[in-house]
Amino acid sequence: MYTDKNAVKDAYNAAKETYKQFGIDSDSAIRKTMEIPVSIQCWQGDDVTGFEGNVGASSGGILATGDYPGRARNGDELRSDAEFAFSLMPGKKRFNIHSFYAETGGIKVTRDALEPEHFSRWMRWSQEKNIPLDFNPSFFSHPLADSGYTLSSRDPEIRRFWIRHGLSSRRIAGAFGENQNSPAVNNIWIPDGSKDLPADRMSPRLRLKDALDEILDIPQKPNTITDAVESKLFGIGSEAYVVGSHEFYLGYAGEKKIQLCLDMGHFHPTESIVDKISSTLLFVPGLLVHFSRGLRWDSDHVAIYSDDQREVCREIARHNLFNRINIALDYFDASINRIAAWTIGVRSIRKSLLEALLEPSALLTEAEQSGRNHERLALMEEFKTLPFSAVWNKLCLDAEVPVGTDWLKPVREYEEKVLLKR
Ligand code: RNT
Ligand code: ZN
Repeated sequence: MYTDKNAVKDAYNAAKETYKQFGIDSDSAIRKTMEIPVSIQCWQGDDVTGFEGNVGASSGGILATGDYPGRARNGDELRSDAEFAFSLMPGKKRFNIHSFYAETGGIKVTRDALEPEHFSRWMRWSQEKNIPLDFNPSFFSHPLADSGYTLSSRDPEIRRFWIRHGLSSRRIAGAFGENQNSPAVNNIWIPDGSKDLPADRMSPRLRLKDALDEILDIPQKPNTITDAVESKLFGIGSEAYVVGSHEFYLGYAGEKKIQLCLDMGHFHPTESIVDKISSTLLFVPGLLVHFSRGLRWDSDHVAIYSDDQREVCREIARHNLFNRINIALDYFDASINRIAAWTIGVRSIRKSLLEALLEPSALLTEAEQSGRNHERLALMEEFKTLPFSAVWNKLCLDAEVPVGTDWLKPVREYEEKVLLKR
């Protein structure tokens, strides 16, 4: 199906009138939605493999399953795949990389010795394409992570190695921030934990706290880096105990005044992060949200326009939290075309953001404050069927990206021309 531009415009003009009746300016909602940066995870493009020459599954309890053809095998492939995917997604983008995507020109550089120069190709690309970068130290898929413990390891040498890695990562993120004139988010997630019941739950947490202090107490240039820490409920191999639990990092981020990362897949399957937003923002300066989709567990399925996702975006929009929340994606599916996986996820988030910004939320609060909760519920029901898709199509048209499913054909062509030749 190829969209008729005039039909999109006509439908939009009708929708615009409807929204106007509810006090919403849809033109300005489109403009605002386009400006919200969404940080795209590079690791969807190569199944979290990285460029260190690792083969097979990643360690640390995260796992991309599937073997769809076309995985990016190096920086050039990953960047050109990403550029092509970007052309299918409306709105401001950032690109999120891990330390093991360093390009060291064939020379082995241990992770604790990585420096900004090993990311010079990334930084050049970032400037050329005007795509700011975010960063993550990688505490997994490494022999020194095989024991299941990194920053909280009992072995001082292992712990030191990872502290050095954490320190070098912050220097790299700081260099990104300078290069792009916008702070790079540096997100710390470690896999540390135990498959079975630990005897001592306290000591690893004490060690983690000390190690994080060593990493985070080193100042970086102002406005170059935003530090974040990410908790988890469990992982494969850490079912009984995770050192960096939600409560651990909630306390830590509050004390250190750094961002807390809430990954939508890192809580109990029925536990939403919606309530955590207004609760934690009273105590931490900001949040990093990893949009993901857990199916029965932290399965890292492609993010979709789900009730869960829409609710999170509504919560952000209702309180205008855009300057306190960094939006990022975190999933990896190797069983489908990876460019489509990126595109579906990023478009779904942009869609949820637009819908959230189109919500006549002032009417909801007014009903609530006047005690007319039946009206609040009736309005919520009504808003679900406002002509949102007409506005979304217009946004895509304005952004000069394919409307509707028109992006599927270019993906098929790219697959034939590029991906299947790998
Ligand atoms: C793992 C965390 C973490 C990773 C990425 C690759 O459970 O969600 O964010 O997925 O850093
Ligand atoms: Zn995550």
